[in-house]
Amino acid sequence: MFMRIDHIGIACHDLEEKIALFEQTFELTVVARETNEEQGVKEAMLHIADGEGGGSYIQLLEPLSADSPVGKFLAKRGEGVHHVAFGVPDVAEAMQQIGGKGVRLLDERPRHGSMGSSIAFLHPKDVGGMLTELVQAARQPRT
Ligand code: V0V
Ligand code: CO
Repeated sequence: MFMRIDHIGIACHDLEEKIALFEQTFELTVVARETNEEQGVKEAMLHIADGEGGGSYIQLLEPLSADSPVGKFLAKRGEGVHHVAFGVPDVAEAMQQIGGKGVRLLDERPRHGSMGSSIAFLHPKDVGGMLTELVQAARQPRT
């Protein structure tokens, strides 16, 4: 079902400061930035590697408000790993398969994610305390 780790999402107070830290420390490059109102975040993707059906990234997340998912997380736990996202070939199909096993889906349908992806979240309490995201990467143009 899972093809690769698509990204590790890291909650932070100051996106620009953490981008500089990750670029300088690990020599990573920001390949996309987006403000996602629906998810309540300003985010940046730092490329790690290319893989089957998409790449692997670090996703840095700054909340747009205190009552957003990342805003609440920061208030409760402080900065750190917020979620792990797995690449799947078809997010709707993965939701159906995983939901059928009794894991609570936090989304009724796929949502818009970073870089044109389709995403859905699973409840952390049903996955050993790990907020889990399913990612179907945007279709690559044929070359
Ligand atoms: C909350 N909990 C977590 C957690 N957030 N556990 C592990 N990792 C996290 N990130 C725990 C929390 O400690 C509570 O446990 C329990 O879950 C319920 O949390 P809560 O604080 O009472 O509830 P909320 O209102 O904060 O909701 C938590 C959930 C919410 C996970 C339901 O954050 C959510 O719907 N997240 C999905 C959307 C999201 O995170 N979007 C931002 C990333 P105790 O204390 O009761 O034991 S956007 C993104 O990744 C994008 C755009 C992308 O990749 O493209
Ligand atoms: Co994410």
